[in-house]
Amino acid sequence: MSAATSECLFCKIARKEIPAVPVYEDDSLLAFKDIFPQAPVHLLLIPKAHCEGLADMTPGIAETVGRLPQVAARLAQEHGVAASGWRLLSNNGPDSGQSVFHLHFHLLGGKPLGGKLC
Ligand code: DGP
Repeated sequence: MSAATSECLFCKIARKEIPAVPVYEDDSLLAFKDIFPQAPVHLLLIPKAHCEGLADMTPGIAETVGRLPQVAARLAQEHGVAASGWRLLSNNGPDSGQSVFHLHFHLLGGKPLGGKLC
């Protein structure tokens, strides 16, 4: 395991070394509740394999991320925000406000989201 992977917060969540509230899991993708929710529904969707951001995806991670919007849509349905609307976003790099450097997507909904959230 590389140093980046062994120390990465979301890798540790994916390996179940740090607790989280999972809402979806398959072989390569995990979704769990954000610990600091910015909306009534605030989930994080991650590829289990480590990469820092969208610019660093391997072909395998890109394949996983290709399935991610469908999983997000299913989670939006399951969490009751499919009709009212929801947002899927990924912060990449310092100016975006990215604070955890393992690629992740925020799924937000349950209130009018307005401008920037997360
Ligand atoms: P970003 O700022 O885009 O890198 O988003 C990182 C998100 O990760 C932020 O909304 C808070 C969330 N987060 C940070 N630490 C933890 C944690 O230990 N558990 C969970 N579930 N979420 C976390």
